[in-house]
Amino acid sequence: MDSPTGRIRFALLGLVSAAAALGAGQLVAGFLGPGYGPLTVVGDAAIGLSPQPLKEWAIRAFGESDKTVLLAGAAVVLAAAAGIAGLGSRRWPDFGFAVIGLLGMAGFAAGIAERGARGAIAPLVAVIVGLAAFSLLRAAAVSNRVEPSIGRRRFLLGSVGVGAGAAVAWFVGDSLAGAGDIQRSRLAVGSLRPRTPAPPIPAGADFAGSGTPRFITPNPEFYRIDTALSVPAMRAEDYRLRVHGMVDRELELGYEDLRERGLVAKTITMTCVSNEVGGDYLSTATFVGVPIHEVLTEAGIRTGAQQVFSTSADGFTAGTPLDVLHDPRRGALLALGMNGEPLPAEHGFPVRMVTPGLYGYVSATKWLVDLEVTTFAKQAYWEQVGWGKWGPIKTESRIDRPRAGERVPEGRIMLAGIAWAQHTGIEAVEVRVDGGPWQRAQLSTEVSADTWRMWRIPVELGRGEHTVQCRATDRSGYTQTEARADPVPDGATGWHTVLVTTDPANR
Ligand SMILES: Nc1nc2c(c(=O)[nH]1)N[C@H]1C(S)=C(S)[C@@H](COP(=O)(O)O)O[C@H]1N2
Ligand SMILES: [Mo]
Repeated sequence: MDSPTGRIRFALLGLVSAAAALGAGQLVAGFLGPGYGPLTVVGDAAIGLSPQPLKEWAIRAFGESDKTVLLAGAAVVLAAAAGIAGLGSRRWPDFGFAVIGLLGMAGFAAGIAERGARGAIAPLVAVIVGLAAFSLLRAAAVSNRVEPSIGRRRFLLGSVGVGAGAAVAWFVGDSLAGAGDIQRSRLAVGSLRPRTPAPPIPAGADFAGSGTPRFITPNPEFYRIDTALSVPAMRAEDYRLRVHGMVDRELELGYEDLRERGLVAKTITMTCVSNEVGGDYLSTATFVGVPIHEVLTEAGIRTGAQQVFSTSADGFTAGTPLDVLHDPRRGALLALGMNGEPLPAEHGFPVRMVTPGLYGYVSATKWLVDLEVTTFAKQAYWEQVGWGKWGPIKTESRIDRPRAGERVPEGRIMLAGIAWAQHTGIEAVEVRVDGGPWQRAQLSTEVSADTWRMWRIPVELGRGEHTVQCRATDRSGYTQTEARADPVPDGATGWHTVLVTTDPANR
């Protein structure tokens, strides 16, 4: 039993037991809130105990990743101790239990010192699970001596099982803590009352009864596009927005600073540049926030500035033309709220940008933390990979009823859909069947130029297959081009075309 594989097995025994302990601790911590995980409380205690020069050195050396480095360090120390506990337990079983017990006591003490009694819960659960895993796996490792092949298998399977369980438990606990954190912060924010409410949406603003979307998209149905694997967990309490670059005065604004400025409400239809003809990457909400032009004016724009370069907590960037954001009539917002509640986590809580008339990738940074006033020389995230710099939303329209391939009854049916030309406004929508004459559709009551507009029109469809097409004309007089273009690099074009079949049996 003095073979190297024997030693590896016992070291592994210690490591897997420690993983089980950490996984269980993190899972329990997920229910307690952020910052209750065993590694985190020990890390915090270590920061508290370390001398000031060491802390300053760590911040200088590691910058924003100092917390990650600290946690990684704690994990390495723990892994070393666990390995030693496992190795030692080859000769003296009690040695392993003693080391794990000592680690547990350290975690327990750190938890109480840093977070009070509640802070002791996760380390306590961790040490109990760690001891149990150790005792189970050790039995398997030792049974090796009698029946080597069976014992090895039992130990291996046991280790893999416990290790996988620990990883799942850690992941679940970690995401619970993050999600809980954001939800608590959103609740604490309470209601965001605008200085002036948005005008109510008139009854005739949509033709939902005829098959269009409702005018306001409920938050859970609002389209979502971003590069975030996991939603950045930022609390309103910790929020800071930096405004800098070519300005007279740098600003640093917290959530309450923004809120106290007097909020305005604005109903805006957002659109993604990746929307295909006929696609549904667009939605409408009433956003509540601070006009961006007010913040820019307060910072004072230097001559020569051309764009506002925004950065999110997760490193996404967008470049928005300064003249758009600085124009009070445009109404771009630093949005805090959406449809009567604080921004949902996946839509940018605590603060995002929303700019009427520009695609989201150039103008709607979520989890916004930084605004730099600069020149056009600086290239943002999507621009670097070939998407257009300006991103004005193209005038487009879509058929919602009937859907492509749908079977409809022969005779008179109602066609319905949406059209959009944000910041210009929709003038007309026309529809044609089987390449016949264009017919003007009825438009819904206009809410503003910055929102979509619904249309509908009754048509007569004979037996068989039919092609239905629509096209919009905006207030500048531009009529949608028939020419098909892909979303890359600056938005799709072409008439939405839907094939429908009438069904005599449906009569
Ligand atoms: N931080 C961050 N903000 C972002 C993005 C992103 O990937 N990361 N995507 C942008 C794009 S492409 C669009 S279309 C809008 C979508 O906003 P929504 O998900 O709230 O609909 O967010 C924009 N803001
Ligand atoms: Mo987008």
